[in-house]
Amino acid sequence: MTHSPDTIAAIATPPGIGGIAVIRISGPRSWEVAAKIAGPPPQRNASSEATGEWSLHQRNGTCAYSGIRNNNNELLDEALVSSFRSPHSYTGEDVVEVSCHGGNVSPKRILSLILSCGVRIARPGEFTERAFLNGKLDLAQAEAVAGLIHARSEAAARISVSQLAGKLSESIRDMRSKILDLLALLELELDFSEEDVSFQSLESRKTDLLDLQAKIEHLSATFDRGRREREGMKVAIVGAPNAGKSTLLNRIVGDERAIVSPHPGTTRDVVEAHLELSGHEVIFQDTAGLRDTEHEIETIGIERTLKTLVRADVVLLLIDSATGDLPGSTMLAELANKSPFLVYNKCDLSRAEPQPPFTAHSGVFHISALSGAGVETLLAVLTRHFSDELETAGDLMLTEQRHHDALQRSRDALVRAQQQFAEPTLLAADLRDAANALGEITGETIGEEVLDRIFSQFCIGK
Ligand SMILES: Nc1nc2c(ncn2[C@@H]2O[C@H](COP(=O)(O)OP(=O)(O)OP(=O)(O)O)[C@@H](O)[C@H]2O)c(=O)[nH]1
Ligand SMILES: [Mg+2]
Repeated sequence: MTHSPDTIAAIATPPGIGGIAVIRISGPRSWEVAAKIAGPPPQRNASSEATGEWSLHQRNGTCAYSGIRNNNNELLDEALVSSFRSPHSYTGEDVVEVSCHGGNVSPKRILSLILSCGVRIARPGEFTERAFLNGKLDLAQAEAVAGLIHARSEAAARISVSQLAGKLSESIRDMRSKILDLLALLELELDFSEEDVSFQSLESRKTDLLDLQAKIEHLSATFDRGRREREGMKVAIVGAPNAGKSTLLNRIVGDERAIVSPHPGTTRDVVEAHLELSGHEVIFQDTAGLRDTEHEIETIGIERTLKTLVRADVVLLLIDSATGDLPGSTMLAELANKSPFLVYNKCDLSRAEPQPPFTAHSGVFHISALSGAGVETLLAVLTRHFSDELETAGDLMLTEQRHHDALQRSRDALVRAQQQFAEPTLLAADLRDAANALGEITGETIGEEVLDRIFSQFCIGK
């Protein structure tokens, strides 16, 4: 073990009222501490099952129904105490998990009792950090644990579970070992440089490097989608004032989130509403109506709309089919770049289709935000749009900026390498850089400082 093997503890469940809470203890003294605080459960009646010899930790993986008592033999709670012997535990150390009753008091009292036995409170992410240091998980898998905990949709959870199972790590390790193989051949050549032998033909070396570069680029390209799936897809609802944008947002979330009024220019701030649509986290954004105006506050609102528009993953251009009002011409140019869905609203009043002056769009819909007609169809098409994208991306997906940066550096080094065939020493240095950058993802080549930064982003008790 590379770290100081002290014993740590923390409450692993979120605070608040709940059926149970779990207090986790990890380190060489955890079994000793558990044996000190956990004893036979209280006998409720004569026919209690608690008969015969009671002993904690009879064997690894034992889960014992216990009474938790303090130094004065006062009963604090009844709990299930699960014991895991190193290395067969989450952290790889001796681990004890006390599942007591939840709420604001019991878990804290038991944690205090544990800490009074000379155990230190765990830092955020310290259990997972120990799991990493003891080789139970690699770094990408450890990050997937955090990803899974923070997942806000089924799709995001699926990606994290696949990363936790080691899919991403496997692919990274595979690419890294190919680079190291190439490097080994090259170093052999350098050793024999006087004799002018070659262990790999130039052609095959070129093909291998190109192939690796393509693989890295392919994986990098999944980042945009992976990050969106984790953070939520942004769907901006934009259009001229009074088109019914706020009415549509309210209709979609089934709640009066945004103010609706017959006065054009009602919405000023961007109003966001989160929704899970068939397993995808979607953030609908209602915006200020786009028009040329002198009004100071409305102008700020419109600037915000334009920023939201640029960052959106999907844009719904809402058009009042009764009036046919369109956003101002400069704003239409921005819109054309985003290939929006054209959504004709107020179809209860009119079925006219006033045309925006651009042809690039993702589809045409007729709805009534007021009555709800057509809104289901619109949402179904949006959902299909997201699911199709996810399917083409497959389940190997990048979600961490850190991984993306490392892949970029590895790719850049491979590109440099391809320009250095005449200089074997420089070529070798580039290959080493490319391999090291990949190693940062799984944690094979990484400094302590970076590790601390990564694990400090975890929550307490994980
Ligand atoms: N008949 C009819 N009226 C609608 C429909 N959708 C919205 N409205 C009405 O249109 C008016 C404007 O609706 P809002 O949702 O406030 O429009 P908006 O696009 O958010 O307007 P701004 O925030 O001012 O840009 C309100 O009086 C709504 O009741 C619809 O589908 N049919
Ligand atoms: Mg509005």
